[in-house]
Formats: sequence, C-alpha cells, structure tokens
Amino acid sequence: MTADIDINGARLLGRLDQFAEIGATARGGVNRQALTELDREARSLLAGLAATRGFAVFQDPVANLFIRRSGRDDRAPPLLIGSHLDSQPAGGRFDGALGTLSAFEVLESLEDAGIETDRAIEVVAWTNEEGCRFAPGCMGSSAFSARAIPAEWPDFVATDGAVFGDELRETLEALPQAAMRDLGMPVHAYLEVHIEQGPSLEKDDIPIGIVTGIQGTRWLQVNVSGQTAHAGTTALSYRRDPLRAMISALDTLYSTVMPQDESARFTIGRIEVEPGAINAIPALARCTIDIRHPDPLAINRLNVTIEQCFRERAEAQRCEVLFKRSFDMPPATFPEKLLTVLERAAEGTGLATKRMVSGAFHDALFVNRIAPSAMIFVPCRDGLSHNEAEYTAPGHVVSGARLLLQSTIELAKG
Ligand code: HGY
Ligand code: MN
Ligand code: MN
Repeated sequence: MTADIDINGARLLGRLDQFAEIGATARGGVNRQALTELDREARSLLAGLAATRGFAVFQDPVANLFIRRSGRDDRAPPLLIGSHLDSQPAGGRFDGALGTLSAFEVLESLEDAGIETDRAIEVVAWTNEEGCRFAPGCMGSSAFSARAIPAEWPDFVATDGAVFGDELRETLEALPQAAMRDLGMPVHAYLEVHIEQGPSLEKDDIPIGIVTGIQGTRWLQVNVSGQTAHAGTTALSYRRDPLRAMISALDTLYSTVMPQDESARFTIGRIEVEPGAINAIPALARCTIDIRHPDPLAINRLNVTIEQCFRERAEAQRCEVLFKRSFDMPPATFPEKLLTVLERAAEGTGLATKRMVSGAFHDALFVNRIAPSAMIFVPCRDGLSHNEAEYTAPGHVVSGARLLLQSTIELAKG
C-alpha cells in the first residue's frame, strides 16, 4: 500500500546540483573530504535548509549531523534515514550526497503534505564514511553504534597532515546552531539510498537494488624499510632497497589474488617512498592495501598470503616489513523483514527490483549492529564510482527517493 504522496524530484535534483558545487572539481566531480572546510560548508548548508523548514538540528561528539522531524510519539526511537556528505579526493557528485539529500527530500515531502508520522524521522549525515583523508572509514557510524570514540582517534593524522582531534573540534564549532547530543541512541530502523557503484543494475536495466548485505573489507598499511644510499656509488650487492622488495611483492600479488578468485578484490590505492630523491636509494616504501571478499575466512587467508609474500621479498632485499591494520569490517547481512518492506513499497510504486550484495562498504553496515538496517541502490552509469565521471540519471535519482519515501512512511508507523 503506498501513501498518496510523492517527492519533489526537481527540488531534489536541484539540491544535488547545489551540493555538488561545494568542492566541485574541474572535471565535474567533487573533492569534499571529511572534516575539511568544504565538508563543514556542506554540513552548514544542510543545517540551514533544515532550520528553514523548522526541523531540529543536532550533532553528536563525532560530528554526525541529525535533522529531526517530530512524530506523534516523540519518545519512541526514531526512524533514521541518510548517508554521508564527505567525498573521495576525486569523487563523484552522487556517492553519499544522493542518500543524504534523498532523505532530506523525504522530510520535506512529508512536511509539504502535512503528513504526521507516529515516530520521529531523523535524517543523518555520518562523519567520514570514505576514510580516505583519515582512516578508517565509517568513523561516524561506527562510533555511533559503539557509543564510543576510540581513544587513539584524536591523534590520527590525515593524508594532508591535519590532526583528527583538531579537525573534529573545528567541525563541531562550525555548527553552533546544532544542539549537541550524546553519542548513540535507540534507533527503530535505518534506511540508506546509495548509488550501486557497480554495473549490475544498469546491465540488467533494473532501477532499484535491494541490498541484502555488504562484503567484508580490510585495510592494511604496509611499511618496508631498507637503507637509503647513493644512487651512483652503491653497487647491487650493497643495496637494501625497500621499493624493489615492495614492487616484487606487489607484482606477485597482482598476478595471483584476483586472477585466482573472482570474488576477491585487491587494491593498492597509495604508494609513498622516502626520502623521494631522484639520486638516493629509498629508505622506506609505504603502501595501502584494500582487501574485499564476501567470505570473512577468505579475507583472513588473503591477509596471510599478502604478509607472507611481503616478508619473503623484504628478506630477499635485507629489508624489514611492518603491517598495520587500519580498518577491518566483516561482511554484514540486512534483516529479511526490512528487505520485504522495501520490496513491497517498490511493488506499490511500480518499481522493478533485484536483490544484491554491496561490493562497497557503507554506514548501514555499522548501524545494522544496533538497529535493523537496509539499503536501496540505484544504477550508476558504467558502474563507475570513486571517479569524477560518476553519474546517475535523474529518473533513477527520483525512483530511489520515491522508494525511500514510501518505505519511510511504512516504517515510521508506531
Ligand atoms: O570504499 C568503500 O567501499 C566506500 O565507498 N567508501
Ligand atoms: Mn558512499
Ligand atoms: Mn565512497
């Protein structure tokens, strides 16, 4: 049964354009990394729009931003809908913003239609979902679900040298109009709209993905250290070259991990070398490794293989190797009862759907630890994401928000 109400598609598409201006890149993407001035600008724009509609605005100690539309029973745990506003350094205009702004559009449409819900509905913009400026990812949703900020986080240093504690404090102070609330609260359920970030929906020409779960993710930081020395005077037998060890290990891993297991994902996102002088053998080679797999045991096996390979190649070059695990998220499964609510609402709105597992991680994975959560995927062109060319057709944007609206009305019932 769908309620006789609809979203304002033009308003939502306009909002997406408006937010895409904040951190817009020359090639049509967005660089609005977590806890930067641009992130703060997007948060304050959303908070301003909320205040204009008379919604209450809150933030918690890890700067998760909440926009609340009250319900008849304000003591009942609210329904949370949302996503994130931070982006990749060369990100697209839909990753995160689509879910956050679709959720805000749902609040506005309910307000326009004067529909009163039993439960309060809160839009949430989670802090640092991407994890690329400050690792790990999903800091906001993981601290929210654990009701604690890990003691080591405030000292974490960003890829640009900023310190997490300082940036977090600045971000909180930049939104004085948001009332502070404690970290974590009872939540009735959580829904998130997101672009698929893969090719499956577009290939099957299906407008809606009902996400049944999220594959596991593990991030490693690998440091190989050797001895810096003169490029001209150091013969081979004297060299302890960490970059040679790293390249040898990576060559083997690239040619084995994904070719031997089509469900495995192995990505080196960043490599750094110190001192980085053209005429000095490196002292240190550092790289990041992103491992993904639907099977948690496979992630452990991959981790062992990777560390073994690096150790062998480091030893062959008389170098040392250190590993640091900066993110570790086992696979998650969303509850069947929520998937059925989404599918029934999609049927009511005449939207074809298909069930699928998410290759990307999302905040819903952590929220699912404290409340039933589910995700609605919409297609993205060529499956491209974490790329400035990321694109979702207006019709798909509207369908995703329309389904979120109908599902929200269903779940906001007492
Ligand atoms: O990396 C991820 O899976 C997410 O899109 N940040
Ligand atoms: Mn995202
Ligand atoms: Mn992303």
